Amino acid sequence: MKPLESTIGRMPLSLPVLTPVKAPTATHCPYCALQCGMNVAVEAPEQGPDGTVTITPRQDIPANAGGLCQKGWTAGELLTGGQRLTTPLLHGEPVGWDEALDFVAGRIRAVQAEHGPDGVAVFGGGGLTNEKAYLLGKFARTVLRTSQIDYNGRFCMSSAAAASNRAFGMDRGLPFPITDLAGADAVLLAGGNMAETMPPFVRHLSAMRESGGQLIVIDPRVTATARQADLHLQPAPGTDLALALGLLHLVITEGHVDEDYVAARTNGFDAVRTSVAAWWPERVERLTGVPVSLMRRAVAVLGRARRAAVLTGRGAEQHAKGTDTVTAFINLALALGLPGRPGSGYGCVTGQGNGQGGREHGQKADQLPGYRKIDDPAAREHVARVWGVDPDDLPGPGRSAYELLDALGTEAGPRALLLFGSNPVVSAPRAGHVTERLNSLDLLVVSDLVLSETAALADVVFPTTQWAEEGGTMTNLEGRVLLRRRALAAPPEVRSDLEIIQALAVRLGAPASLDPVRAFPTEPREVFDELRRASAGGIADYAGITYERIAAETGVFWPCPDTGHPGTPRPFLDRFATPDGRARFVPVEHRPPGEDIDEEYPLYLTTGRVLAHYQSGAQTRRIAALNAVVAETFVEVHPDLAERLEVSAGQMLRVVSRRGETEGVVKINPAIRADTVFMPFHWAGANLLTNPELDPVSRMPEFKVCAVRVERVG
Ligand SMILES: Nc1nc2c(c(=O)[nH]1)N[C@H]1C(S)=C(S)[C@@H](COP(=O)(O)OP(=O)(O)OC[C@H]3O[C@@H](n4cnc5c(=O)[nH]c(N)nc54)[C@H](O)[C@@H]3O)O[C@H]1N2
Ligand SMILES: Nc1nc2c(c(=O)[nH]1)N[C@H]1C(S)=C(S)[C@@H](COP(=O)(O)OP(=O)(O)OC[C@H]3O[C@@H](n4cnc5c(=O)[nH]c(N)nc54)[C@H](O)[C@@H]3O)O[C@H]1N2
Ligand code: SF4
Ligand SMILES: [Mo]
Repeated sequence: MKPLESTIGRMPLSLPVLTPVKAPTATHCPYCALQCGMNVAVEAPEQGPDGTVTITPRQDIPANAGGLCQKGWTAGELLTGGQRLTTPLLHGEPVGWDEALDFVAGRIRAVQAEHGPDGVAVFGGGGLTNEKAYLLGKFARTVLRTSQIDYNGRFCMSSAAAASNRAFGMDRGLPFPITDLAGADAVLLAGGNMAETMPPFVRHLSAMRESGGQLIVIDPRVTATARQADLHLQPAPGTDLALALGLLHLVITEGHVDEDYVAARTNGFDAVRTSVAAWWPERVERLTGVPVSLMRRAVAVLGRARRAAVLTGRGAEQHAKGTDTVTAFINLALALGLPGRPGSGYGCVTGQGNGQGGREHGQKADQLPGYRKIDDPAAREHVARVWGVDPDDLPGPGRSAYELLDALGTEAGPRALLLFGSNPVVSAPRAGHVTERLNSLDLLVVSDLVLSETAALADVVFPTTQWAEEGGTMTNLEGRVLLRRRALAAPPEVRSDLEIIQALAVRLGAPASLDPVRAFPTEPREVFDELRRASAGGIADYAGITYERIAAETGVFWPCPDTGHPGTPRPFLDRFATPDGRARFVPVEHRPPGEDIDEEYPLYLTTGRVLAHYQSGAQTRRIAALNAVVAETFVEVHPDLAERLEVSAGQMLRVVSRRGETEGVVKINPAIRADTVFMPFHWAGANLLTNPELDPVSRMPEFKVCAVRVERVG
C-alpha cells in the first residue's frame, strides 16, 4: 500500500478528448435519488480540454420538472477537467490495462488459493446503475464464488428498508409518485432536510402548502427545511423512537385511529396499542425535549388530514435502533390509515442516485436479484438457472458493510477487496479503524473516476466512465426506472465498470458452464435484458421493463411483470406484499443511543450534509464552483456553547470522541440545540469520531449520534 502523498503527486495529467455522440442528450443527474432529468449538450473540439458541457433541466421528469440544484448544474465539470483518472494505476504509477488486469487476476488467484473463495471481498455502491450492481453481484457469486459482498447502501436507507419489509413485505422507498405529495393535507417528515439534500423535492412540499396542506418537520436542528415547516419538533438526537411512540399514544387517546382501516388492512394493532399506553406525552417531553403542546398540535394536524404522508430520512434512520424507529413511524401511519390509500402513505426518502435499484439486484450480502433472499432455496434455483450455474455452487449470505470492512485483513476475514463506487476512508463509521483495515490487505483494487481518498490507498486503480459517458438504468426514489444515456465519449484509456468486470471474468475464468464474454456482457442493454429475467417473479420484478418503454413512458414503476403490464406507481392500493395481504403492526420500545453523553464526553455529535457537497465529497470537492460555496469542514455550535468555550466564528475547534479526533472551523448557529454539535461528513474528519454500533436488524451504523467533547485549538 502506498501512502496518500506518494500517489497524488503522480496523478496522470493527460486530458480527455471530447467527441460528441449527439447533443443535447436527455439523461439524469449523476448524484442523488431524485434523479433530476437533465439535457446535456456537448460542444466538442477535436483536441484538448476546451470542450464545454452545458446542462439544462428537463421538463418531462416529474421529480424535478425544470429544477436542478447547484450540484446538478455543475455536474459537467468533472467530465472535462484535469481532475479525473485517465489511465490505470499500479502502485501509483500509470500502466496499461493488460498489466493492471493481469496483476489483479494473479493476486486474486493467489489469495483464493491460500484463503479460499471468501478471501476476496467486493464492496459496491448505490450510485452504480442497475446493470453494474447486477453484474457485480453475479461476478462475486459465480466467478469469485465469494459470500463477501456488500455495499454502501447499508450505511444509507437500510433501516427503512428493513422496517418496510417487516411491515409491508416490500421495500419500495416511496410507494407512490412524488407528485402525490402536492395533494396531501399534511406531511410529517422525520429526519430529512430536503431543502439541502434534494432542493427540487421541496417544490412538491411547497405545492402542498400552497393548497392548504401543512408540513411537520422533526429535526434537532432548525434546517432550511424546518424553516419552511408549519410545525417544527426539535428532539434531542436519537430520541425519535420515543417521540413516535408518544405521537401514536396521542393519536389513540385523541380518537384519531382509523378503526375500519386497521380492521380491514392490518394485523397486530392490539399489541402496539398496549405497548404505547406507557408513552404518555409528559414522559416523552422529558425524554425528547419536545413540548407536549407541540406534539398535540402535530397529532391534531395529522388526525384532521384526509390525505397525509409520513416520510423518514437519514436523521431518523441512521441509528443503532433505526429499524425500530422507522417501525414506530410506520405504526403511526398505519393507525392513521395512510399506507395503501390513494394520495397517502409512508415513504423513505432514498438517498443515492440508484439507492433504490442498487438495493434490489444482488450487491447486498443477503440478496439475489429481484430483491430475492439468498438463503431461499427457490430464489437460488431461479437465479442459478438464469445464470447457468448449479444452485449448490452459489455462496450463502456474507458480512454486512461495516462488519466486512472491520474484518478486512484479519485472521478470519478477507485478504483482498474489489471496490466499485464508494469512498469508505471518508464515509464509513470509525473511519480511522477502517483505513487501518484497508491498509492491512494483501490487495486493494478500486474502480473510480477520481483518485478518491480510498483509491489513493489502492494497489490498483481502474479509471471508469461517468454518468454522461455511459448508458444504463437508474431507479429513482419513487421506484421509477429511468434511462441514463450517453452524451459524449469517454477519454480513450477509460473503461466502463461493465468492461472491467468482463475483463476480470475472462482472466479469472468463469465456471465451466459459462462463457465469460457472454455471461458478462459490456452492453448495458444486454445486461438489463438478463436482469429482467433474473428479477422475474421476484419482489422487484423488472421483467416487463424495456429501454424502449422507459424512453416512451418517462420511466416505468416496478413491479412490472410483463411487457403488457402498465407498471405499479402505487403497489399497496389493494393489498400489501405480505402473505395475507395485510400490513403488520410491530411493537417496538425506545432505548438510549449506543453511546450516551457523560462527564467526559458531554455533547452529542450529529452528522449530515450541506447543499453544495455530495457524500464523501470525492466528486464535489473537485468542482470549483461548489468549493466556492463551502470549502472546508466545520463544526456547528450553539452561541451558549461557543461562549463557554470562548470561541468565535471562524476559529478552530477540536472535536474528540472515544474513537478519534478531528478539527473544524467554528460556525455559530442559535438554531442548534445547546447540547449538540453538527459536522458534515463530506470531508475526512467527522467519521473519525462516529460510533460503528450497528442496528441489530439492518446492520446500519449509528452515524447520527455519538458522544464528544470539544476543545478550543491553541
Ligand atoms: N447536498 C447533498 N444532497 C444529498 C446527499 C449529499 O451528500 N449532499 N446525499 C444523498 C444521500 S445518499 C442521502 S442518504 C440523502 C440524505 O438526505 P437527508 O436524510 O435529508 O440528509 P441528512 O443531512 O443526512 O439528515 C437529515 C437531517 O437529519 C437531522 N438529524 C440528525 N440527527 C437526527 C435525529 O436523531 N433525529 C432526527 N429526526 N433528525 C436528525 C440532521 O440535522 C439533518 O438535518 O441525501 C441525498 N442528497
Ligand atoms: N457521518 C456520516 N457518515 C455517513 C453518512 C452520514 O450521514 N453521516 N451517510 C452515509 C450515506 S447515507 C451514504 S449513501 C454513504 C455514501 O458514502 P460513499 O459510499 O463514500 O459515497 P460517495 O462519496 O458517493 O462515493 C462514491 C465513489 O464512487 C465514485 N463513483 C461514482 N460513480 C461511480 C461509478 O459509476 N462507478 C465507480 N466505479 N465509481 C463511481 C465516486 O467518484 C466516489 O469516489 O455515506 C455514509 N456515511
Ligand atoms: S437534487 Fe439531486 S438529482 Fe437533482 S440536481 Fe441536485 S443532486 Fe442532482
Ligand atoms: Mo445515502
